[in-house]
Amino acid sequence: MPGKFITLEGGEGAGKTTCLMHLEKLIRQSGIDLCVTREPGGTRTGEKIREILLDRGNIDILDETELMLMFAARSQHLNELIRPALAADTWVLCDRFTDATYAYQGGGRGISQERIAELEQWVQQGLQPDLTLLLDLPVEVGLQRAGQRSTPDRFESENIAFMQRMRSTYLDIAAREPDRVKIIDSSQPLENVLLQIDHIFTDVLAE
Ligand code: Z5A
Repeated sequence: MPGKFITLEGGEGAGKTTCLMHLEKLIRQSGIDLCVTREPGGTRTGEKIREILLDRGNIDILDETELMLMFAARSQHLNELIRPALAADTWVLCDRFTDATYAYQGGGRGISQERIAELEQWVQQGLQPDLTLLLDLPVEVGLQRAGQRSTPDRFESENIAFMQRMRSTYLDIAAREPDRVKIIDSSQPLENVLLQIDHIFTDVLAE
């Protein structure tokens, strides 16, 4: 079976980590070769860029710098890990990808979608995820959940208006690309959220 590229997206406290582990288990149990990775990061260079991006002390990073660092890490990731894995028929499960750039740097920071699309085209050359799971929930509920965790990073420290814009950008993408982006209601109890993922995975295997 040719390698599939699956990404997980969502806002604060959406339960991405929990859902990623569940989906990873489902895929591996099906006997499929799988590579699990994340953005920003996934390679030695990408992880160093991630440290810069998430460090709360870096208050002077310009929005454009942030955008280009995201795509710099992504370029390394695609060339070093994602493309070779897919070429070897290995599935790739990635915690966030370019939809996050549209949501955070576009919706959140206000960088134009056209500017992001230029970099997307340059770096990805048309490569897109086969499937994206968007874990969606009201911002206030997500923040309540995330609040029980450790010190917030640069993005987790953003205000509610930023998070609302980020969420609505994600929902706009899902409305435009319903075949690729499946919305999961992650305000539901965890067992229901995992059931929604089970159903989507069953459909993917049946394709
Ligand atoms: N970023 C960007 O700006 N532009 C880009 O292009 C890319 C990324 C690629 C790092 O991402 C940051 O980079 C990210 C956006 C930016 N910053 N933010 N925010 P990350 O993915 O590494 O960081 P994260 O968003 O904080 O993800 P996370 O660690 O996966 O957190 P989570 O989605 O909140 O998931 P969780 O830890 O599994 O769940 C949170 C809590 O809720 C936890 O206590 C769970 O037990 C609980 N939980 C989960 N599900 C449920 C349900 N259903 N009911 C009740 N409680 C639940």
